[in-house]
Amino acid sequence: MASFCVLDEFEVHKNEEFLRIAEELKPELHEREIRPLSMVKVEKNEDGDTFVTDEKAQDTLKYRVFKKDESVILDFGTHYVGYLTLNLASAGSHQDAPAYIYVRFAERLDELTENTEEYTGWISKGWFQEEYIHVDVLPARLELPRRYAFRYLEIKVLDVSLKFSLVINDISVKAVSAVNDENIQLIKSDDAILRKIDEVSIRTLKNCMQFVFEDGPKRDRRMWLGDFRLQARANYRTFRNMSMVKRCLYLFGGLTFNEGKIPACLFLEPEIEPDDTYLFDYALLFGSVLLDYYRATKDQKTLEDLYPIAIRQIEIGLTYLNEDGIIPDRSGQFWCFVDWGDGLNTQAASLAILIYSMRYGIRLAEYMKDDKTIHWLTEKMEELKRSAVDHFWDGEQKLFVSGEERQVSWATQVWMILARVFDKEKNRELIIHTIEVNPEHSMVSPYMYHHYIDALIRSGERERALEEIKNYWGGMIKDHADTFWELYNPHNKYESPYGSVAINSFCHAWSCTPTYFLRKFYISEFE
Ligand code: RAM
Repeated sequence: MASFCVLDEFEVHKNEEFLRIAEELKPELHEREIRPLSMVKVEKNEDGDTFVTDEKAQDTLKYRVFKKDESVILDFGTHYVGYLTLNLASAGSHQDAPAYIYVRFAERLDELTENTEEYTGWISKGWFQEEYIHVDVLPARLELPRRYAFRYLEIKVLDVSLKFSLVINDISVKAVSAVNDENIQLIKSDDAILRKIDEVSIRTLKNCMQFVFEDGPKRDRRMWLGDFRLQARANYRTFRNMSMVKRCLYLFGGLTFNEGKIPACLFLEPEIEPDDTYLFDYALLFGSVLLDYYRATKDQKTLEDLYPIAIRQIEIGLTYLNEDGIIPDRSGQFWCFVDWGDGLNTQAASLAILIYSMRYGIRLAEYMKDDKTIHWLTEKMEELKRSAVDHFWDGEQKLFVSGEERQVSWATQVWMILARVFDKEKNRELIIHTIEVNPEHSMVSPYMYHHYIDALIRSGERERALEEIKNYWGGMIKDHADTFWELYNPHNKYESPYGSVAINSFCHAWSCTPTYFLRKFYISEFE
């Protein structure tokens, strides 16, 4: 279980001007009405697994009459985010009791086989997308107030009465997103899996783009800085919705806390508010989001407004260095995220991310023509690269180690490569050696895999990177992903950081980046 780092004091600083800029950029959502395409029948096969067959929905569903304990599972064909309306009526004698129904939404069919009553995980079971509803008077047009993320909808009639049945006349969903994918061209490739990976990445991004870049429309439905950074990258190559990135940058910039720290995430309702969680790595990466945005837009005003905040994150990061010039180990706390994965030691990676963020800081300072900052950041960055090698490089293993127990993990190698502690050729040797050794502490989230792909590409291993994209994100597709998931460990498909895979999010922001890689580094090969 992750332990949250609760701050003793939490003092929010609001920059009203920044928040006003952000508010003006709040998007209108695109709406589309959709209906289920087919019905799903769940059967048990000899192994006890579920076996599914489809039927045409509209013919069978219209005017379908349900008695007590009867149910239906509907398939909307792919993943959507939206609001459900049911048109209900009664058949038989006068309705002499409430119709009592259960509805459950699922992003993947597997979720419907999980019993939510048995869930004992450490995050709220309120995230399960299920409702128990009483309908006192029929006919009724039932508009559910909550927004759901799903492909499948199960409706179960828990009770009616002996004298009447429930009739479902119509089921519709108002699907919402800040963007429209009608004009997005998918990549041209002879490789069907790459085309599919591109399509699924774009759907993932689209369904996470609501009033802000949400991390997951099922859960957590808020904006995490680490996820936002990757979404923005995918967005520049696809929807190119620059105002959404600008809005989110100003929201983070407008809601800092304590010494000027950027919060790890923002809650959106009832009004936008920062979470009292500081994640060392996420805060440092703010500068990288700003730099990407500036390069994509050349928006000087935004750069000037937010540059001091990005540099401030680096200054704060540096205050954590100890006398040896490294970050003390706080792996037991939810303090430097890096990746999910039990027992991952994040000490060395935290230093690498600090170094990485300094390089981005220097680039920002160059655009700002801020020579003083370029100078001190460059000097300090070189010093930290030396302490990274002195403290964490294990010359015998030819790998970086982390923490007192000298843990060897994929994450540490990847971040040291991205920090460019070594030159490109040595980085290439390191990533190849890592692949050969295959450290026990593997990567589990698409967030970490994103950085692995980035490290491969930056070390000149493009072909291998493409293969890894196909293996990893293609693996989710083979497992029927309509949108990419929060967590995918090919070695343990039931892995969850929360205690049950059913509470994982299956449309998750940080997993949408293959489209960014494909379009940025490979698209010329497809055209
Ligand atoms: C989870 C979510 C989110 C991520 C944080 C660190 O709550 O998956 O996307 O950024 O962890």
